[in-house]
Amino acid sequence: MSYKDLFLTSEPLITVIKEGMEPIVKIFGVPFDSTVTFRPGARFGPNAIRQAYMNIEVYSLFLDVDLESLSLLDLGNLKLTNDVDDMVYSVEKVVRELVQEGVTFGILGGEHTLTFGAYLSMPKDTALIIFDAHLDLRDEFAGLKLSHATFLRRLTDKVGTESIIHIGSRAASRDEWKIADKIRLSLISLQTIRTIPNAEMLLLDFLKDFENVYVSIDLDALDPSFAPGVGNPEPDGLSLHKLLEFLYSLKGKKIIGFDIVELTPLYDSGITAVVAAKLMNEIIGLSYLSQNSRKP
Ligand SMILES: [Mn+2]
Repeated sequence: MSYKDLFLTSEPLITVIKEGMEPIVKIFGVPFDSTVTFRPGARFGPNAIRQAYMNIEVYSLFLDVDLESLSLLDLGNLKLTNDVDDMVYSVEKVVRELVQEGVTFGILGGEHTLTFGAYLSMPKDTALIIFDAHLDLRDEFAGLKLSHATFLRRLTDKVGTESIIHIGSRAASRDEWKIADKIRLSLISLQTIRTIPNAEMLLLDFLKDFENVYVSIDLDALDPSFAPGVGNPEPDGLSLHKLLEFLYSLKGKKIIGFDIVELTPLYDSGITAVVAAKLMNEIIGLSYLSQNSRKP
């Protein structure tokens, strides 16, 4: 072993390779925020999540999974582009390769528009679970047809709504609520979550016909008191505890991929970054458990 091996690290990459162990997840970042509508800076999200992840405990007490003992491969960040079509195209292509490699992938955002590209590469029987305050169903916003305020409209134009469920919904125009109803988008709105105990059961009921799940977490689904460092904060949202309850309800499901988006470190004290890192840790833990249960 050389001093280079001994004293240098690959930071900010969070790769950990244990000898003889294949990575249980492959991560990449999308430092892109060119279509944001309010507070910029999501391009700094991926590295902020990595830094936070390096500094929290990664043993999941709840899942009894120790990520410190598992291999994780960080592929780095998507190349610089300010062109939203180029970003979406690149994410779609990279994700398609990762799906073919058969390993769970994770994307660190970046703005929510990246989910549009990623989900287009999912196998047919993959449910998309979106946690988000916003519906993102406008036909256009601020002169753009494809932006982080319209990405779900563009996605439903392409793939319909049968495989999509939206959780934590509370911030949209009157028209967007009407559109959601018209296109029959499945919603577990904040109102529903407040009214029905164990709203996780609604999610599990939705998922029963799907083989795989893709989890997309817009951090603004959380109340800003839990996650202030986002591009478009919306007061009165999910507690972190409730979001984790939804995630833990996925125990045993095959998580094909996930993304965590809209972290804006310039408006963060560090709280939102560690929350994002914690959510990533628990999703990877869940993915490990489902990978292991499938092994003979
Ligand atoms: Mn949002």
